[in-house]
Amino acid sequence: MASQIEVAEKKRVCVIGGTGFAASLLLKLLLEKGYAVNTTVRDPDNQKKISHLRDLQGLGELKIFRGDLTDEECFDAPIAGCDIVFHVATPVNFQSEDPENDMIKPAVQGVHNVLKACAKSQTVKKVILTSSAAAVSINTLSGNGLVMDENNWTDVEFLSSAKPPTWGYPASKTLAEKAAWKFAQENNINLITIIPTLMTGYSNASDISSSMGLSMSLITGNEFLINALKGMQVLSGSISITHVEDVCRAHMFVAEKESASGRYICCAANTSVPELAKFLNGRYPQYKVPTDFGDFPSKAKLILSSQKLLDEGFSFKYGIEEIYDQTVEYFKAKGLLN
Ligand SMILES: NC(=O)c1ccc[n+]([C@@H]2O[C@H](COP(=O)([O-])OP(=O)(O)OC[C@H]3O[C@@H](n4cnc5c(N)ncnc54)[C@H](OP(=O)(O)O)[C@@H]3O)[C@@H](O)[C@H]2O)c1
Ligand SMILES: *[C@@H]1O[C@H](CO)[C@@H](O)[C@H](O)[C@H]1NC(C)=O
Ligand SMILES: *[C@@H]1O[C@H](CO)[C@@H](O)[C@H](O)[C@H]1NC(C)=O
Ligand SMILES: *[C@@H]1O[C@H](CO)[C@@H](O)[C@H](O)[C@H]1NC(C)=O
Ligand SMILES: CC(=O)N[C@H]1CO[C@H](CO)[C@@H](O)[C@@H]1O
Repeated sequence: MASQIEVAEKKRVCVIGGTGFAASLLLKLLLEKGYAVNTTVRDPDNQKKISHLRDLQGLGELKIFRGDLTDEECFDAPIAGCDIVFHVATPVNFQSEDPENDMIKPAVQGVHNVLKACAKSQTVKKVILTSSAAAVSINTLSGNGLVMDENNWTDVEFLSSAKPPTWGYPASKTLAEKAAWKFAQENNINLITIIPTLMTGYSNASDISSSMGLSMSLITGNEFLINALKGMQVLSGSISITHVEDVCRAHMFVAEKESASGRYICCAANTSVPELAKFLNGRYPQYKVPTDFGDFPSKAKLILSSQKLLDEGFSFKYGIEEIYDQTVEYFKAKGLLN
């Protein structure tokens, strides 16, 4: 790991969407490493949502700005003078009845508005966009043992015609990442995308992230979320899990690494619902995790390869055991688990 940055060469960065699960931790890690940081939040007057950001201000130089993805001018000020921009925010609404307006349009508009401000700034050297495995792995192939890498893209035509449950989110992530690559090419922006899988571990944000609830559903026994997890395996081809801290570390790694370019899948562990249940049942017998899933596919259709990121020199800090040990501890500390 690179050492603390000297004050004289303090790098200036901007994080779009500072209140989120991953972004809150990214802010903390950036400040601890000595970066000067601007962040945007939708509502800086929402004390509950930003109180943890006020705590983080004790760690270093952190300024909070108002920023909505659909607002054309709001990103100019926080991005002005920055060297690096992390665009992490995305509209999330899995229950939406109007995914086009709730997720797809604002996600694509957000990419354009953020990248426009980067181009205007004349100082931004690199933009790191947080994409998703949902932009890579959804296809109509069957079978198993497929290996997905950075060349693969989710089939948006299938999503928007078949409209499987929650289709709007993967469609928005795919179309937003594609829009980012197009804009970056046309405007000569040095763009890198990080492609995380389902994230869990612990949270520094004010709310418990829905992805943590999903990853813990087999332990908490929440039937609705267990069904959502099964739906995730069916639609996306696997249950792939990564510690949120490793996802943040990967963002910082590619930001600092001169040779980094293009897309990077960031996936620590690939599994399926039945395999995960077996693992959890063995490791935490006290929670009596069910392991009989009838004829539900016991193996994942595909794996997401992080080989490109590993070849660049990145290493994961957390495997599946540590990921769940920490998430279980976090749930206990929050009173969500005995
Ligand atoms: N969580 C996962 O398991 C997972 C997996 C793969 C990829 N990702 C990607 O990783 C990134 C971070 O995910 P996360 O789970 O940390 O997100 P999150 O906790 O759901 O936070 C989403 C963030 O986006 C902001 N946002 C939503 N709509 C906005 C708008 N119109 N204008 C401005 N900000 C808006 C939210 O701000 P408010 O606080 O104002 O609502 C919030 O800060 C996202 O790009 C996501 O797609 C996540
Ligand atoms: C934050 O925004 C201010 C105001 O536009 C700008 O002067 C500064 O360079 C930005 N970046 C950081 C990290 O302070
Ligand atoms: C993934 O991309 C590679 C390279 O473009 C291609 O050969 C392969 O068929 C793709 N796989 C899927 C499942 O789309
Ligand atoms: C987040 O981290 C900061 C700084 O380490 C700490 O003061 C704060 O209590 C943490 N907040 C949460 C909700 O964990
Ligand atoms: C093919 C592949 O990458 N498999 C990996 C899936 O994840 C487990 C960890 O949970 C690894 O041990 C496998 O190597």
